[in-house]
Amino acid sequence: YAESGILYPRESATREKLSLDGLWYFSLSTNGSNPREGLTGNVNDHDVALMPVPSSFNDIPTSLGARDHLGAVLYERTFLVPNSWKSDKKIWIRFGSVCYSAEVYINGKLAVSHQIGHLPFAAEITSLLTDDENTVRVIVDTTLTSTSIPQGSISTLPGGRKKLDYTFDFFNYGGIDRPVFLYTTPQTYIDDIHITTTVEGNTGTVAYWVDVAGSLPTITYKVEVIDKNKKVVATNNGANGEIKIANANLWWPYLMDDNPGYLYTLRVQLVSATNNIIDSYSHPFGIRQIGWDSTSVTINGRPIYIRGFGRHEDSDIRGKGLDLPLIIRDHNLIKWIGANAYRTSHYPYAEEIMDLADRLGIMILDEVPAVNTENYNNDLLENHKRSLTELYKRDKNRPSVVIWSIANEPRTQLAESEDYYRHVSAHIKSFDQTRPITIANCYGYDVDHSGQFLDILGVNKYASWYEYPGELDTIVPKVVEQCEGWHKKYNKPVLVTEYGADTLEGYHVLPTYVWSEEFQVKMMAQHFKAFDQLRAQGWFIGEMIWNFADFKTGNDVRRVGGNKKGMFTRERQPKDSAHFLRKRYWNLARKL
Ligand code: GCB
Repeated sequence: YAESGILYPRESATREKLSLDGLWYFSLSTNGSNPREGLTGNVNDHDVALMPVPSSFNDIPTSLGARDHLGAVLYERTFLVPNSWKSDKKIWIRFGSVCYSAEVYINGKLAVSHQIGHLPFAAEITSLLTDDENTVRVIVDTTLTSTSIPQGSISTLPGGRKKLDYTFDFFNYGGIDRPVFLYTTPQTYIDDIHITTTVEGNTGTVAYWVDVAGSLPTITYKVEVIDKNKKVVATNNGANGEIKIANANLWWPYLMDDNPGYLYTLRVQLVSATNNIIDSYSHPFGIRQIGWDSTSVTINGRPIYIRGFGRHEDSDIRGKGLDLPLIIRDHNLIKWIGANAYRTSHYPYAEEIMDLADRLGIMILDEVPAVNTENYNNDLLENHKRSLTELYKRDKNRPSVVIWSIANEPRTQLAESEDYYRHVSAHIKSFDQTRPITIANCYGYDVDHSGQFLDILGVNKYASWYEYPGELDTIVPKVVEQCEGWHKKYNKPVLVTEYGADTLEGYHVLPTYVWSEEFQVKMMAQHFKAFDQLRAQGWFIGEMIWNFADFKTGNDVRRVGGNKKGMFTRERQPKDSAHFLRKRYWNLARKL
């Protein structure tokens, strides 16, 4: 995947696509010694042996064995390829994400395998197809290891059953979580498009290059920039080039401009010597430039202040499966509350979600699945770097991605983390110098080894929760001291990437007490005081509360039905805190 592009499948004059979403056959059994032979048993004696795609599988069956299944499961379905695809086209299969690893067999032959969940992969399968019905079989494995991103390990419980352990608190959902497509390209095709933009006054400069795969000898390029009204505003005809757009509609974050999230389209066409269109791909993009220094981050020259959240892809029954009603509801709530940003904690989110952020002007801290990295080793480093390569390939052209988050709560207090993060940060910098990078760190600035490699210092801090639970008056001194410490040590902008308190909706206690709605609001009020003091110092660039919504965790006696630090319930209804945060965020945006 590192070698080729991973463009989202889009229909065009030269490309078609078919969805393979729907009900797939499903089995927890992989047929013992030869899993490649396909389906045998059922989910259990009475569950339906069908599984919706996209969805996580864990919360669909009724048995514990299915929910907490360790090891491989099987998905299978059949499909037909239209005759019209069989002439001179390449036929591909593409998975938006399979957690955690996948082996994909087409008619019994291995087509592609992939590890690292939350990232897309594709393979050309033309030669594996028959004229009749085809079978696609996917072996999905949720097992995490000491070198996977994220890490996990297997323990043996009393009684002998094996169990997957992990240090992060979100439930380790597995399955085919995102859409599956069949699509076509011509024999010679656009494999990737790279777009970067810069801004000077009202003029945007669009620098692009196109990677072509295939063997057609003479190709010319027709490259057009098309605005929202479908008007072609500029053209070029090279495999790479720079296009100037005077009076450009710049991409602005939500509430920073009356017209946030403005997207243009870059239409690239390959043209043959005889003037035929060989391939055509239309790529949305925004014109904006990010800048940063020791005290600020700017978009198009204007400093930003981040009002946001950490989030999860999580909902009842579907787990991490892409759910269109849910993601639109979420973005309606994000707009309602006046946020302008979120972090894709703790892994890359679906491309369909990222499309919304691009369109709405929501700034994204785009995070790889590296959560709580520890026991540093070389294979882990290689996988961590690969997760960044694949994320960069997928999201490089997205205007919403303003910061790369290269890890969450890694063990950066350990001396060996220094070399490790030197390499990880150099890796992302080697292919992107247009965006700043951060880590959401939880160990103190005084013991940290990572800040020297970062552009922005992300601070996760649970004052009055994990630290002095319930003691509200400790919040201002602790938060101010920690953020000042980070800034003084490294002279870089500081952003609070997590703070919060678990809260049961409808639980009210006076005087305030942990887990009550009153406590969550009071905890926030103290943080706002701290943030305002920090803002006055000129290098504090934002606040992101943990979490947007309640989410499912593994079994844990510190959690009541999951992590309840949401502003919204898992059903996406507001707690008192959501109304309180809304006042703050709209005031900060100076619109209320
Ligand atoms: C953290 C983690 C996050 C947890 C949160 C919590 O520091 O980054 O994944 O969910 O704390 O609520 O404990």
